[in-house]
Amino acid sequence: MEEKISIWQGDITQVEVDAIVNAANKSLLGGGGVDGAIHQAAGPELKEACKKLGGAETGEAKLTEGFNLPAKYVIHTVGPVYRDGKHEEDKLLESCYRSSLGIAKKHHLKSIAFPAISTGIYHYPAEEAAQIAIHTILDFLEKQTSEITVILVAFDQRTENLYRKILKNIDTEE
Ligand code: AR6
Repeated sequence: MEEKISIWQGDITQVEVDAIVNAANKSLLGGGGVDGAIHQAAGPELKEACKKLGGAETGEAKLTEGFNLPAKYVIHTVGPVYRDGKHEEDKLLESCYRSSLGIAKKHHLKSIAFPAISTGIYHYPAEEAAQIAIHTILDFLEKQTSEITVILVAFDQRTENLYRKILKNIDTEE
């Protein structure tokens, strides 16, 4: 099952897949971090398309075209702001991955690339977030018998190492 997940280090705006996921905020109208980079690379049409979405709740995901991006679509999801781990942050982060994959499946998309949702400006601890990301994706692919290829995009070496370590541990458990 793990071969369905690959890890790539770099800028998600350069990834050529059916959909890249954006770690947005509830307004869905752009921001900093990966959200800013995606809007910058996609061009102003993306913001126009996002205006029609009417925002989103934490854990939800919504689809737009990719405009000037190499990716055909952008799936905008709103990660939880990490407070103390006692405000359902884990469930909400899981919901981001699940909702995004659900949209990909519904639209028959074959490849999707995720950034490390919530681990930047929203301060989710990197290792916990990586565990949730990988376990949620594997669970979805297994249960939904879905033919989706997933790329985990690590912006830095630390995140890449975390993803590799977690996937390796899952491999050796089997
Ligand atoms: N490609 C891939 N990953 C990236 C890129 C990039 N170009 N740029 C940053 N990252 P963040 P959040 C990584 O802060 O924590 C925005 O203002 C980054 O290193 O982008 O979910 C939104 O509008 C980190 O690992 O998103 C929201 O207000 C990960 O992407 C808020 O930030 C997520 O970091 C969302 O915060």
